[in-house]
Amino acid sequence: MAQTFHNFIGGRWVPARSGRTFANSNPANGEVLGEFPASAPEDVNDAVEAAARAYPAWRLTPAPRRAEILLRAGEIMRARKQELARAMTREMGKVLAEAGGDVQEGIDMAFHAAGEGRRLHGVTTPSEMPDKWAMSVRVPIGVVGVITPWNFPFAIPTWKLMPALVAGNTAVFKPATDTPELAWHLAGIFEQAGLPAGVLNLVFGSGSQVGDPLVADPRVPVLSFTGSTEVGLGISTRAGALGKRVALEMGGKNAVIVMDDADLALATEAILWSAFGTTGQRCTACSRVLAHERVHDELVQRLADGARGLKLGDGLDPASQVGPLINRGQVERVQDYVKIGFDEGAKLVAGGVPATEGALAKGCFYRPTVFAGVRPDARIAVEEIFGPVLSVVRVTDFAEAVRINNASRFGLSSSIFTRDVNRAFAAMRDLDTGIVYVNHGTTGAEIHLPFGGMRGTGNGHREAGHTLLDPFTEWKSVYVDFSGRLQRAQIDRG
Ligand code: UN1
Repeated sequence: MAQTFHNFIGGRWVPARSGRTFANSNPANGEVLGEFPASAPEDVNDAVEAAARAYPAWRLTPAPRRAEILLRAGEIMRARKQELARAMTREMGKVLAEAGGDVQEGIDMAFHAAGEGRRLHGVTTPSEMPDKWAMSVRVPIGVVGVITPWNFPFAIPTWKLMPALVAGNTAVFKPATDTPELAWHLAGIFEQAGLPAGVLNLVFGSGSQVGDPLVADPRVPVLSFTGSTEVGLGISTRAGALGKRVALEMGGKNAVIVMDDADLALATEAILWSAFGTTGQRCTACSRVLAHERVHDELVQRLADGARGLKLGDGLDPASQVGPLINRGQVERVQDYVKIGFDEGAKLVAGGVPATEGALAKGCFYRPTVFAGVRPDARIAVEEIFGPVLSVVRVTDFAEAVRINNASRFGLSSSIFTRDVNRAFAAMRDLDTGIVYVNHGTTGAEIHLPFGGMRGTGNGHREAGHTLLDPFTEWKSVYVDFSGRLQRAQIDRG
């Protein structure tokens, strides 16, 4: 019998009120890993209630004390890193080294956000009046709704929860149904670290049964979402109509530009890592290569050889380089896009089929796929596939590469391989994405720099970095007049 897991509401581990559950399974082999609460609006109501009740005391808990709990959570994560990584590989599929990287991002974020407990800096500034003090301070907002995806089941929740909590908010957390176990571990770690009851509440279940009521609840003024563009825009529309603050991180169609003076061996290695790491299921994954015509053919050859050489398998096997996709639906989605690529006349040079030999047949494996001769406006070159499919587009010069990069509806990350320092600086200036890399692939953002994208990737917010508190705090400007008389701003200046 698989283990049964519970929601975490008001400091207690409880089943869904209905008693219903859903199964969590391993995408590498279909094994059922556990049963999780299939929660409903009534459970969300309980969680929001608990978060709202916990808010007044948490808001007034000194920030350095709040931060100590984050620090302890980070220490627990560090001590349990290998165990958490293994659990992640089992439920999400990414290979163990990458799962360890995901946990490490969570640890780094815990420590980074904990530092804010002793900063949470405000701003003081002179008043225009004598004997008057002026300052602005950050204040928490209330109950934060956090809705997270399955591709970074540990790191992304920490990017949202750590800053929200250190700033003095309380939270209701709805993780993706494909990766509930890591969310369960995270809530348990906060509990063990001493987080007061109700400050963090975890509710498992579907978007329609848990996500929608959370978005609609008037007691939840802030929502932070990472996931698909379609779901994100739906949340934004509904929450916007209610006047809520919404921070969105959605799709990407990230390009690597390879110029004619690039180190091709390095570029190949970096592209393969960015395109097929996490089986292409990162918002930051490279899914387009814009190759200068003078190096195009050689680069395509190198990429095809490299993609064919990658070893697929269960991520727990140290020999595996590419794990499974998250579920059968993703396999079908990737297969549909490969068919679209064929129909659009692109030339398949590697992959293009599910991998089904031997033990792979039991899992959601797909061969790393490379298309060459892709038109810049082809669907496979503009739509987010979220799988191991790379499109190579031929370009004649730098200006054309920048133009194609910037024409995307998304703007998360981009990269250029060149040895020309002038060109590198022009790229840093001209590539319109929230993250730009020089001589590095499109993945691997570090948590102490702002993370997020332009255009359709988001709605102007940045997570992590020095911007980590922005989505979760309001600015309050405070004036203290110690003159002992009425001073009228803008009037008493004569
Ligand atoms: C994501 O795919 O949503 O930069 C996050 C990276 C990782 C985070 C990706 N640090 O690739």
